[in-house]
Amino acid sequence: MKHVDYSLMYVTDERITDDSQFLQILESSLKGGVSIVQLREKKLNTKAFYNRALAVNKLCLKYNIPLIINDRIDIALAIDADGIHIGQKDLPAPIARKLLGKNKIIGWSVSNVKQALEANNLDVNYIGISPIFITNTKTKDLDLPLGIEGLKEIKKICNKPIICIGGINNKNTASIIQNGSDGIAIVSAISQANNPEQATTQLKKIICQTGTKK
Ligand code: TZP
Ligand code: MG
Repeated sequence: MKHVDYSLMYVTDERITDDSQFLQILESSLKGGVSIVQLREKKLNTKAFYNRALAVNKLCLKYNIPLIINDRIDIALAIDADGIHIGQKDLPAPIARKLLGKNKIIGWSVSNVKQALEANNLDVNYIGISPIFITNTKTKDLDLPLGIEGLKEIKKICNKPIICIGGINNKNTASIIQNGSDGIAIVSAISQANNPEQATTQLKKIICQTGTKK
């Protein structure tokens, strides 16, 4: 597995149904400096998901940025994506690893210390801890926000890179990085920004400045 920079993940916004707008915002995030992209679609049928994944992959290849697919291992395999992001209710991590092989990225969602401890024994590349703060973007299947205290507890026991998700913006990014997260994953603070490229650049700058002071 080559080195992956998990510092700034753009998780695509399924609410943007217009393809050209969707791709425009993605490209802005790539220009602004995201280090990895996650394609997340909960409602598209398989063919539409596949077509969107092809277009997203093309852009990510242009900027040489890894692409992972949320939930759908079949789509990830079909487009030869760099990996997947799955969680507690998806296929078990060992099965995902068997299907994808050792060179792909597997991200694994956890939302408490117990799940983080279990993840220590899984062959996954990073854990996504969620939600860190309150968010309106995902409303179903969401546990209580962990907050910075929850992040600190998980950091103490976790043996893998940590990416936080949920309600992250340019006001709270620094505290997340200061308290041990290796990266942040963002939907709205990029996709719904007036200027997604500028918003991404600003988040990236905060991460870099905070990271060097740690
Ligand atoms: N998983 C946990 S919270 C969340 C996902 C996909 C949504 C994060 O969206 P936002 O807009 O960055 O709060
Ligand atoms: Mg899932």
